[in-house]
Amino acid sequence: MKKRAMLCLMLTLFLLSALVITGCGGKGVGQNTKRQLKVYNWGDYIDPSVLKSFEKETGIHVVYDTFVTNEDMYVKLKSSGKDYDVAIPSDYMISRMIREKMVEKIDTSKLKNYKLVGERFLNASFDPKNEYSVPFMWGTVGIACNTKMVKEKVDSWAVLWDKKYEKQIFMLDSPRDSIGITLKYLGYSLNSGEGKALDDAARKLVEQKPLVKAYVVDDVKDRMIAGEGALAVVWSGDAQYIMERNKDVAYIIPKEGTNIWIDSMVILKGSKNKDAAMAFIDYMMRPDIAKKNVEYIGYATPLPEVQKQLPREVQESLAAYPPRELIENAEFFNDLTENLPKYEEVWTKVKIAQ
Ligand code: N2P
Repeated sequence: MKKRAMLCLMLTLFLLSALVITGCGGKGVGQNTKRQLKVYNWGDYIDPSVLKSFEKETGIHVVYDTFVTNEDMYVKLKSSGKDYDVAIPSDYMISRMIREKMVEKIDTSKLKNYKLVGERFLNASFDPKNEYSVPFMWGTVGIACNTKMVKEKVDSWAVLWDKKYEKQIFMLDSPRDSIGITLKYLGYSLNSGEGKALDDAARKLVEQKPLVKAYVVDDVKDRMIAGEGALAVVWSGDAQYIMERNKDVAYIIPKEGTNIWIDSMVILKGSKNKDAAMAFIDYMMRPDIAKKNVEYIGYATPLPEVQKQLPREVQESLAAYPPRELIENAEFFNDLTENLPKYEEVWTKVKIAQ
């Protein structure tokens, strides 16, 4: 019996040491432990080959998931997503995440490529001291217009309420964007929390619903390229992507003004792979990689040096890099704090309207 117990013990010890040697013993044990990084990003927002090259160059395995809107991302992170390391939300959502202590501080002095970020993207109101976020892409919201189907000159959000285009309009299935542009159209700030402004916006959006062919997000690209709609509310990079594939489509920033946004990389609270997260963030800013990315997705880089390397027609494209005078009266979305439920109510009204 004693002998058998001894044997058992020896066998257990042998198995344990085998585990340690092969690196299955957990974090930091053994040389062969495959490092991992969990990234949560918007759909269609990275060149897949960039993820592959990152893995190849660093040996870090990337688990990559996507979301459709800031709001979806937030809900997922709050409910189950505790183990993501990096996410790429927009400005106003970053304010909220900082306020709710959902993000880690980032020591930007450790990022080799951080110096490449254009000055106009630094010290933004959502992260005034650049402590928590590193700019990834930026852009505006506007109208993609198929000029074969829309003969008139479009310069106002009003066109989205024109009965002529019944069932030819795509709206963004993103509450903040759709309510925001409606507020702008009505002459309000797109951060308005005032009851009257939000009631007016709700009424307008409900009134528009019969004209809307579909509320879409990433799908809008293929559908506008295929000529399925005359008009679509889109994010500028998606407009650029569409215009590169369907020459009939133009991008318009309406005269009433619009939203300007910055999507930035953050490290999520509790990340177990902070070094890998830093390596990823730095890699995204490496000029050759950033260039590859923007060429693939159509969005605009906050790295002036990379912008300069793009084809002239992209640099001059109103969708990708609008001249400053066109975005003078554009507003950033703010964190809505106590007004958030009012916006949720507006969107529910629109969604349930017949
Ligand atoms: C890419 C989404 C872009 C985000 N599909 C706009 N802020």
